[in-house]
Amino acid sequence: MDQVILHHYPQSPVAEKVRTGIGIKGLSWMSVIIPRIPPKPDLIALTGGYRRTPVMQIGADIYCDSQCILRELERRFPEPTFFPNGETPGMGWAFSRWTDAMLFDFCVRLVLSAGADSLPEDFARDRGRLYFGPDYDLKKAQADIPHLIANVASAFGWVDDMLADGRAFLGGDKPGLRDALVHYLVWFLDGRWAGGPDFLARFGRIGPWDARVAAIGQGTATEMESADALAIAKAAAPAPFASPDDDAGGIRPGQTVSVVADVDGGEDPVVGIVHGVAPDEVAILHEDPRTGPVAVHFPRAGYRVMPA
Ligand SMILES: N[C@@H](CCC(=O)N[C@@H](CS)C(=O)NCC(=O)O)C(=O)O
Repeated sequence: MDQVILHHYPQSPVAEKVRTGIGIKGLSWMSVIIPRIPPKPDLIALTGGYRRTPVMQIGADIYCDSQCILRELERRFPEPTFFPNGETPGMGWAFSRWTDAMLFDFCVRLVLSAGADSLPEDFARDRGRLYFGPDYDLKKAQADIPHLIANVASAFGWVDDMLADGRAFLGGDKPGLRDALVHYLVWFLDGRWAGGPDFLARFGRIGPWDARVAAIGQGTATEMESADALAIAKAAAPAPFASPDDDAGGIRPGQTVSVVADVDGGEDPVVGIVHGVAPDEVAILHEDPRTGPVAVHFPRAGYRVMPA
């Protein structure tokens, strides 16, 4: 009933973060491979317009953004927890705003500008707009590379320091959310930036730690066609979502809203009726002939939810 379907592609670092989270929980899951650049008609049929990677589907519930996905995985599959070693979830989610907003942004701009000369044109155009804004110029961005490297080095120095007492994982003896949140950045720099392996070698504890995280694996994946995933959504109904009636942002179930990432990636907002709202999440209803009604879930942190 809680069959996890991940819509992703192998090269996606943010999907790598979620695959690592799935590995920590030891889940069996279905893997739907989506295109790396739009058009993504089958994904959009599920999300109502959200085009990023990855997206998780469970029945007729669609989870956009890795923050929302990982939180839902923890809710549905609490053991083993993402917060072992006596950690509190709040600290992990606050940590995620540093890794996912600031640090991922530095890493992605570093990888794209350092590789600008060899990127396929359509990919460079799409990612340039997504990560550098409307006036992007990847060639000019190359002048910024030393600045980006210096900032990532500072951050990775802190990560290295988190391991200084000899702990196996970032929170202690057991792997948790924070390991997934840093592993994907290391994986991305190592695999996609020519200078990555030398850069990472500066941090003596990160390599052995990252090998331990990679050794956890990624659960057990079975390939699925996107048409089959759409049929699963159609045969299911969105799960009920109990909402408090005093949302801090003033959003109410039944209201029509637009939801879009709170950074200018040139993306279209997703518009729909609020199915449920909580301090960390909003779910809106969307319907496509191929999916029937689905609830599309987004995080609140990092997203702008506005009456539409
Ligand atoms: N905040 C999002 C970021 C997702 C993201 O930017 N993913 C990249 C791939 S790693 C992406 O969507 N690239 C464009 C695409 O796949 O179409 C999350 O945490 O899921």
